[in-house]
Amino acid sequence: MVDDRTRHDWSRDEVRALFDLPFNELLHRAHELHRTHHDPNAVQVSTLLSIKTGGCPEDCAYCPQAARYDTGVQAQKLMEVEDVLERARAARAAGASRFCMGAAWRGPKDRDIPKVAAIVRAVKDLGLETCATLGLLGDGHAQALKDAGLDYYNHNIDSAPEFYGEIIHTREYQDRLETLEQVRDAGLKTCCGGIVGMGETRDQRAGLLQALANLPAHPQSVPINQLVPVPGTPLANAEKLDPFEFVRTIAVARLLMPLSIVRLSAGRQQMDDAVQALCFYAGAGSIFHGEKLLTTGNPDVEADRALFRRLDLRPMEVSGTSGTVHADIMAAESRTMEQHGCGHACGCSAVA
Ligand code: SAM
Ligand code: DTB
Ligand code: SF4
Repeated sequence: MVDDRTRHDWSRDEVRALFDLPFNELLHRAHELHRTHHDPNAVQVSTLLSIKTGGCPEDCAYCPQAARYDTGVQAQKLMEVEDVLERARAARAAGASRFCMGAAWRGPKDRDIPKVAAIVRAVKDLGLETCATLGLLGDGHAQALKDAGLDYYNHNIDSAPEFYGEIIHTREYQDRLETLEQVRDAGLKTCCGGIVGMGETRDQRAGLLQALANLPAHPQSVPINQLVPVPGTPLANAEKLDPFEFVRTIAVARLLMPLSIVRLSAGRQQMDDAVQALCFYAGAGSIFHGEKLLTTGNPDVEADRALFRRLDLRPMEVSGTSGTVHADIMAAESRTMEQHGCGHACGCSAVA
């Protein structure tokens, strides 16, 4: 059984060998490891908001917000603090414990930071965990966000290093690694993952997970996105990934980064409930909740409530609070939430 929490020296062959295991064997190993470190019935619930939409100068082939693709996304400037707060309150009321704010920038300008910091501070004051994804960070940005109360910074490496150049031409893989280093150095928690279903090979999916697991520290949060194909983007007609291959990706992520929370991220609207259930079994412990991701759709709130009920899942509370922020995604069942009792320094909701 793979049970080394801190390995950062995975070879491609080792990761590939996990992908190539018989499906049931892989799921069994992943689930066994999952439940030694995490509560298998608790799911962390995050809600996304695009605080600055569209008009992005980058050329990420998957992204509906790149200005150069005609996707019908309407560009909008950075939102006002009060408008973000209104959405954050609604997300909290709908059951989210973390509020993730995304901006369609290559990276923020120095002049953007004070306003983003004010937004972060206001959301944090609601008792929500905060996450931001703003692109490449400049000097001092990570520290300013940390000082404002930011908990997580999302910055995805998106694909295997050798596939990156086929998807994005306006920045280098190394640029992403440098921002991730600034995020860690500022003491922010890292949310870092990637996208599958972009036409990559299984070996390249292994390469994505290998790169994530071999970062100097495992990201606390690992979002695994299935490509949402958007008309107008170069990947609009990418061949759909076999759903079981997506489940394998979640399982291997779980095995490589045992203490991280793996998020079943974009793509749930295109996935049936049985596949999502397999993802939870394979080690996914987080979702985006709410009818929109950034610009594309997500399952509706009622559908997620029903899914949680059918699978006896319950939302995790904000770690480090006295439990005042309760997710009411399960309100219809009026179940009580259990306290986080893990004892690890991992922020997870593991069984003690
Ligand atoms: N501009 C910033 C950046 O690129 O880091 C932050 C926002 S960007 C939209 C955040 C992430 O969304 C990307 O790294 C990518 O992983 C994900 N994403 C964007 N479009 C997607 C799509 N069509 N399907 C799945 N994931 C997508
Ligand atoms: C992540 O890994 N996935 C989220 C979040 N981090 C920012 C974004 C998904 C975006 C899907 C396309 C859209 O809605 O625009
Ligand atoms: Fe811009 Fe981010 Fe979309 Fe790339 S993923 S085009 S950087 S918003």
